[in-house]
Amino acid sequence: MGESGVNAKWTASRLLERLSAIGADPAGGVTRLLYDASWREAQLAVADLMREAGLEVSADTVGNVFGRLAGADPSAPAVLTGSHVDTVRSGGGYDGALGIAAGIAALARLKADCGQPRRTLEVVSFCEEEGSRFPLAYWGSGNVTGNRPFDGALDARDGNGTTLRAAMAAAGLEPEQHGRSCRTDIGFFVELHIEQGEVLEREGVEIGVVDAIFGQRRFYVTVEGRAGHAGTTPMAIRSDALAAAAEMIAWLRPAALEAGGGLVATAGRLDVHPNMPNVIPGKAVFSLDVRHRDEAAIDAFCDQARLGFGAAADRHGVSASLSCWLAEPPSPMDAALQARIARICAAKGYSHRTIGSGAGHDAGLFAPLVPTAMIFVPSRGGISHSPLEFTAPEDVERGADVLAGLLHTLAYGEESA
Ligand code: HGY
Ligand code: MN
Ligand code: MN
Repeated sequence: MGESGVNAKWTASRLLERLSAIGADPAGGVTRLLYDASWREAQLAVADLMREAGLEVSADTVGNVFGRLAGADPSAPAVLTGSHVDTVRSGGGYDGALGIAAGIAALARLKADCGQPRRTLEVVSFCEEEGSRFPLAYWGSGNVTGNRPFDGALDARDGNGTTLRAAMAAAGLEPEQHGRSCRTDIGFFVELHIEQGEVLEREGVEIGVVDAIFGQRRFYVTVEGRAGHAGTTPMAIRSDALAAAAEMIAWLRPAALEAGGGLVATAGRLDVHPNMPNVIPGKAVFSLDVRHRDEAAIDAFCDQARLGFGAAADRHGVSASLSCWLAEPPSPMDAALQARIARICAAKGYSHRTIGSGAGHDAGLFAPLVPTAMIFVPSRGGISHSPLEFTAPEDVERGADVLAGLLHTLAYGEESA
């Protein structure tokens, strides 16, 4: 695949600019939450861009948007690329959006330069991956792959008490039909994504070839004590839920460093009730996110945490309970596709290295089902999930170029699924 004939309008960077402007928030970040107004604006913009690129556009029953380049052999399983359109609150402009923009750019380029593929090629904008609005994640890819139970998901509530069911209906979708998004005609999945870490930048490497997505587990830890007057309740008889939660959270860092092996543990959210300066907190709820390349290490750390939290609860005369709302196993990427990406990089003269992903991705849901690959490009300062998230345009275009090269091999070549 030589120099492309497609014009500059269809570069990944230009498409990314359009997408990242949607949901821009006053803090300089981007916020697009599942089924909210900026999410709908973004999915409409994605559909327009796909249409302008000459792709057949469709949406499924959960609001995933697909752009399709029909293949000559309709019986051959399709090649799917893409990523998620939703973001964390006040996140960056690249997480998810890059994979969508580069996927549209790649299909526009392949259509212009190579015509009809043998295998159908599709790019998808998944409706939700982050778990930012509702206590569930991978709502888009999990419905497409059909390998996430989602039992009771429709009754999950966001911070305002709105159910997923109501949010779907407000977006014009039929909640009970969400399972009809399941696809069985996909043969490969490829996702271009920012690294969200600092390895590629620190080593001056242009492309990351992902070998595995680390496992992750997310909990809410509920600590219940007894509310009381801050001025009249002696320290010795308090059941202070926040004091106990603070001790549990303080336990995490030394315990994770002690565990080593790259294990990470994060308490990213804390809700205190009644959250008044002159009231001893009766209840505190904090989030816990644990990740590692190896599931046994996650199990061991979570068992330790349960014991540590129980001991802290006893010291404070409070109760503590953990509820796990996300458990993703580690996901190895396809070895043959990794080798293919490395060959494409070598042929193009792009430096590259194998790298693991501490961040979760939609690709993790496809990996157990079909040959799946991820391509990383550097993140400046390793920063992500922040308005400071940035990837240089030349890195964006290098990643998009490697993506187009891999999609060309899979969809126009003789690769068997
Ligand atoms: O948090 C993550 O792993 C990803 O950004 N959803
Ligand atoms: Mn993310
Ligand atoms: Mn992401």
